[in-house]
Amino acid sequence: MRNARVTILALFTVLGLGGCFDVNATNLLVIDNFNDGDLQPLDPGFGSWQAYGINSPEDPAPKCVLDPDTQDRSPAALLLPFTVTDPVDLLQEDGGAGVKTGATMGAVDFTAYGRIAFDIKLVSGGDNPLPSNALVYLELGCSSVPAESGDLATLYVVQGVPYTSDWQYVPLTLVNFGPPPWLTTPIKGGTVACLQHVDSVRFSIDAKLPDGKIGMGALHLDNVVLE
Ligand SMILES: [Ca+2]
Repeated sequence: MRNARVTILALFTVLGLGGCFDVNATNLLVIDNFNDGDLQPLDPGFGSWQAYGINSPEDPAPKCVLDPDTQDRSPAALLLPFTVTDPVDLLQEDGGAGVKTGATMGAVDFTAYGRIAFDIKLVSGGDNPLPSNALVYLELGCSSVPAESGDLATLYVVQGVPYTSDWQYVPLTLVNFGPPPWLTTPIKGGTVACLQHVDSVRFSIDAKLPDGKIGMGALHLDNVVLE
């Protein structure tokens, strides 16, 4: 198994180690710590974690499970094993996989918090390693917020997630999220409007496989917290 390189995607420094957060903070929302034996988030405002494939129709649909490998010696974390196949067609399909939870009791105002933090690691598959430039994104969806054109277009804001093949505590400052550059439809009210109406939280992997290659990996995730 090869070591994944540190991928730096955002303009912040990863601070601290190991799932620690300020328990004295007045504003704290634990979305999930995966310790209660199921994939239903601890916060009742979010629905069960669901895995999904991205542009990889040739592969079996990924499934997420609970796993005892944790950073903080807690009972469990989320594990998303995945295989991505890039079809031989002279194109790079940007296939990948992800895991998401959706808001079930109405959109959540994330601007009441400063950061979304989590423990994460991405382990590459042995015989079919992921490219070292594979990307992890955190996408915050705001499907009720229209585009400036007035259309509803399942908009979201995104931030790159740094990762290694070891557990890391990653806090992402919410104001540093922004619309993905590959979507050209401006959000009505901009990033703030989206952050005020978040109805999905999605950890997405773009395996960055070259044409015709197969990549395997496992995403580990724990302690998803708004703070
Ligand atoms: Ca845990």
